[in-house]
Amino acid sequence: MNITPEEQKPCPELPPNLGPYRVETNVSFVMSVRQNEDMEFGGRSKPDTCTALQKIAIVIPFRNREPHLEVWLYNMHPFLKKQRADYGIYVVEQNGDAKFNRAKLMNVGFAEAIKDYDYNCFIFTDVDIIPMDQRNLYRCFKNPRHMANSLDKFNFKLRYKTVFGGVVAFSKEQFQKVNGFSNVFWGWGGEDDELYQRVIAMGMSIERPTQEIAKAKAFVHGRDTGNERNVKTIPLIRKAKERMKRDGLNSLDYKVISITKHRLYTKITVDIGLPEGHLF
Ligand code: UDH
Ligand code: MN
Repeated sequence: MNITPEEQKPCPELPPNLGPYRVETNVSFVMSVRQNEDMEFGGRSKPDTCTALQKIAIVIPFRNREPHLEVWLYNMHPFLKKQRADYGIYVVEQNGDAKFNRAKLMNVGFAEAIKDYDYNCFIFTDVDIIPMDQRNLYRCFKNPRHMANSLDKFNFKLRYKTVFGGVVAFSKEQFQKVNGFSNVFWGWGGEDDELYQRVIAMGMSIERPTQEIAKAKAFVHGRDTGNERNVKTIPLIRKAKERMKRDGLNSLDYKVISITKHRLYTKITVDIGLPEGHLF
C-alpha cells in the first residue's frame, strides 16, 4: 500500500548516522546518473518515508566548470539524500563571455526556483566546495548561515571573522529581507562581504557550524577568464545598507535563454546583461 504524504510523519530533526564523509573525486556524470536513477528530472529528490522539514533549493553559479560540477553532483546527491532533504539543484549558467557575476546568478536562481516549487530554504554554493562531514546540515536556521568556514585549502581556518563566501543558507524570508544579493558586482570578489553587510543592516546576525563539522574540500584552481578581480568593491561594500533597498531582488533584470531539466540538475542558462559602462 502506498503511503500518501498526508499520512506520513515528519522526518526526524536530525537524520540518523551522520558522520565524516570522504569526498570522491575520481568520478563521471555517467557514474552519478547510475547512482541516482531514483531522481526526478531536474535534480529533485525527497525522502520517501517521511515528510522533510524544509524544501531546499540549491543554487550554483556556473560557467565553464563541468569537471567541478561532475564531482559536486556525484558527492552531493547522496549527501543530501542522507540528510533526508527535499531538494532541487539549480545550476545557473551565465551566457556569453562578459565579466562573471556570481551574485546576480544567485538572485536568478532564487527567482527561478520559486517558480518551480514551494521552496522555503536556499543554499547558495560555489560549484567547487564539498562538505567533508554529513553533520554539516544543508538547511536553513534561525539566522543566515555561513557553511564554508573550514576549507581544506585554508587549513580548516576561518579566514576572517565576517567571511561569508562559498556556501551560505538563507530561508526565503531571510533572503527577501536583505533583498537578495547585489546585482552590481562584476568579476571576482566583494559580493559576499556586501551580502554580510546586508544581513547586519537588517538586524540579523550570521551563524556557522563548528570548525570540525564545517570541514570541506575546496578545489584549488586558477582564476577563470572573465572573472578577474574586481578592484572597485570597497566603496560598494561600504554603501551596502543604503543601496540594498534598490539593488537586489527588486531590481533583478535578466533573460532566460533555456531551462533544461537534466536527471541530476536543472540548468538555467541566462543572459544577465553587461556591467554598467561596459565598452566593446
Ligand atoms: N564560477 C564559474 N565559472 C567562472 C567563474 C566562477 O562557474 O568562470 C562560479 C563557480 O561556482 C565558482 C564560483 O563561481 O566556484 C566562485 O568563483 P571561484 O571559484 O573562481 O572563486 P575562488 O574564490 O577562486 O575559489 C578565485 C580564483 C583564485 C585564483 C588564485 C590563483 N592563485
Ligand atoms: Mn573556487
